Amino acid sequence: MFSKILVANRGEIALRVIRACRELGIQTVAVYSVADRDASYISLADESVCIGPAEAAESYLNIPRIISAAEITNVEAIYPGYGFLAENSHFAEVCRDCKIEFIGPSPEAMRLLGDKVEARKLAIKAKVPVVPGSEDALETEDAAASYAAEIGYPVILKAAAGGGGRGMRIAHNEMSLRVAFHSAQNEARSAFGNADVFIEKYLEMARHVEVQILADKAGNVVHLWERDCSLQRRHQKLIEESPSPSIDDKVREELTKAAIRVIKAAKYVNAGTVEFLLDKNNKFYFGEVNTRIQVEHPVTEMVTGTDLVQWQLRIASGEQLKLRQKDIKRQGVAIECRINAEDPYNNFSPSPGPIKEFIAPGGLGVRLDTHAHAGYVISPYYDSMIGKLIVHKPTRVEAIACMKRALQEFKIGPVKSTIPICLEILSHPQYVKGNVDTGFIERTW
Ligand code: MV4
Repeated sequence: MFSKILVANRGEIALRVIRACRELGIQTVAVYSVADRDASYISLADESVCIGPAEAAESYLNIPRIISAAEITNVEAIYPGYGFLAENSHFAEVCRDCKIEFIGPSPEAMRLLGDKVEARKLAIKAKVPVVPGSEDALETEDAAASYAAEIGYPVILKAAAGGGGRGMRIAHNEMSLRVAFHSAQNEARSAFGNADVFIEKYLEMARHVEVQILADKAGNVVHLWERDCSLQRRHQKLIEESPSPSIDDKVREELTKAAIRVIKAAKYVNAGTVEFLLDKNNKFYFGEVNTRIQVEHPVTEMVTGTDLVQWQLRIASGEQLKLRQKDIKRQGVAIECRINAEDPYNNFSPSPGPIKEFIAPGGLGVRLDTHAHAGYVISPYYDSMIGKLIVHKPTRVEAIACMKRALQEFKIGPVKSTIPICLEILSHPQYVKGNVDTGFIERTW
């Protein structure tokens, strides 16, 4: 196992990783921007290094500064977390060149799966269903129109270099498709430096279900069941749960097997997620692979009793998975609510500033992953997520009741938070039935 690693992230995930390292006896180096210099989780690391000003491009996204911090503190590995450099294959390559272990997949696997056209081809090769569409990027507007005529409207254009819903356009007829083709290309070019777009039949009322994977360097791959992430707004997930309330054991079996086939075909190593879209008839289709630990990983940790971050560290250090598939049991139901410093009644606008009141919930089955506390100042420079409230109970009915109780106990002020909207959703009959799709929040609020 490593003796010292650098945590190349901030906020709740940095704290989450420092905790895992402490339990494994690994020393930690925290890096921070000037905006985070007073954050209390930094003092839980063994060492810390200021890597630049508040702007992410000058700090958490700045590869030379992070590598320099790693070299002067003599760490063996870098943990990327989510966001920032977590899915940057160039960064993973620089780490390799500097003989620092990147705690994640190989640069080759990241590059392959980061290209959504290549990832889709890989899924086809692995005999995993994909939504009807173009196998390659579209060369011309006419090519887009002719594919659309073949598969039928509505269609969706996706950026090859996109993912997570960024760079997508939905078109309901040929005229709007022709316009959307150019705007999708332009957006992809400016956002990702790659204008390639491909087309798929658009699935209406889709649900988003993803399978958690662990894969080691010896080629062992296991799944840790699924998470339902259908409750999102503008591609920001708000509530996640496991197991998915909308699939049965037969679909679950096929979904998890398909996920393992994709991961094996990519020669993937690390924790990862294979995302699927489910249509009205519960037919599933490959979406994309997320090559990082995800925000919502705690729901899987709760239902399986497995520390996924500790496994990432073990896998990166060369340990083999000793988890056997048949021993990875699901127990009960876990639900996560994202606590964002946003005003849900003012178009989810960010609500940064000092936290004066902070009363955390607790009790049986309640987990709170946060770096925030009374006196903490929420920076306007970064993502507005300040924590995650997770509950774990034997049944979904009990989990919902527990989450409502915990959210009611949770007091944060004067900054606004997503607590009240989470409470509203948890009381909505559609949610209680387990019957929501990815458009639910926008249609209902
Ligand atoms: C789709 C889709 C419908 N049809 N693909 C979003 C994340 C990315 N991995 C794939 N995503 C989607 N792909 C087809 N063929 C619906 C989504 C989608 C979505 C689309 C529009 C607005 C909100 C959405 C939320 C989740 C998924």
